[in-house]
Amino acid sequence: MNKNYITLGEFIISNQQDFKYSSGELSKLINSIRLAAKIVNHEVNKAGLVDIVGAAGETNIQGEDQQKLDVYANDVFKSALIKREIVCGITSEEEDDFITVEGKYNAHDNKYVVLIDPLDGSSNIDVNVSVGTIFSIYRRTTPQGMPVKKEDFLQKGSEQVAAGYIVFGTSTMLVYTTGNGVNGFTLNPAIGSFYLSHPNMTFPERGSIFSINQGNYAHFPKGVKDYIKYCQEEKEDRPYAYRYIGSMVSDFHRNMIKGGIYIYPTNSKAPKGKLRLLYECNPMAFLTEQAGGKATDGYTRILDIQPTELHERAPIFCGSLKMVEKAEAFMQKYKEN
Ligand code: AHM
Ligand code: MG
Repeated sequence: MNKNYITLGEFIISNQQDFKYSSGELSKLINSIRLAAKIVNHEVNKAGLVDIVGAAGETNIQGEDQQKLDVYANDVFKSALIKREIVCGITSEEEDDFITVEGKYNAHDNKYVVLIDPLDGSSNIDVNVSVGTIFSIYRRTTPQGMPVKKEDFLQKGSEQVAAGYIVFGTSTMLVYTTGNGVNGFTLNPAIGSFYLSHPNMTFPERGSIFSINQGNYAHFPKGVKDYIKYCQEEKEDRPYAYRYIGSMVSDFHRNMIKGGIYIYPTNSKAPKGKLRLLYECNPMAFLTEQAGGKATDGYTRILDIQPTELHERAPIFCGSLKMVEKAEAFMQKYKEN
């Protein structure tokens, strides 16, 4: 069949047998994320119009304040998952504690938990730059039938059943993995359907783009500073191009297609880095490995880190295999014992 005619809905159904614990539950879950993605997409696309529409009195007839988009996205994803009772628990960047899903249909019997960053890079919205949603899915470890516990969320990234992101860019894409490679779907806004546009996405083994906030240069560890110098050297295939959008999903997406490395390291002001292990680093690391790349905190595979807190941070280097190996070698050189 022509790949252009496969919708995400059809793809989910035809790949259901690949899921480890196939009972249709994971398919329903991904379908709910697909629906929430379309709703958030609609709102993100008109973000710049909010003041104009608001001033004309066409919105907010109840006189309510316009909700911030990241809070809005959180509500949309939460209600898509909670109202359909297809998960037993949710952890979100926007919530201090995890949410136990309760309801009419024995939500405690559900197998899966979702961890989500509903709108990452949301400070970019005001300036019309791409943002994204990141999600990670695990099978619970505590027995079904009981309320979910914190330990169900504190699993190593290697235990993920599925992970993905939605990038709200020049077009909107949903990219995800269930452990059988990475596939990307582009939204046709006229019809409201996602179509398989990027089957079997892989990182080129050697890339030529590096992405890191060099404004923090003075505070970076020596290994990172040396790696940046290496990227800038006039040698062989270098200097590499420097590209940093400041929206992880967008930087990652470009690097996966073109070949590159994304780094958010520790720095003396943020000793554990900035990004969150559970719903930023882990899902991106799972996608990275599924796309043939590598993801590390500089010394350890991201997916092997044992989390201890829901919102803990971790440094991350992810992207094209050879680039990440090189950056890790620089980090190892100055490793403090
Ligand atoms: P957020 O979760 O508060 O939106 O922060 C995460 C974002 C990433 O998308 C992005 O890569 C990074 O923060 C940019 O941070 P900085 O401005 O420090 O470079
Ligand atoms: Mg975030």
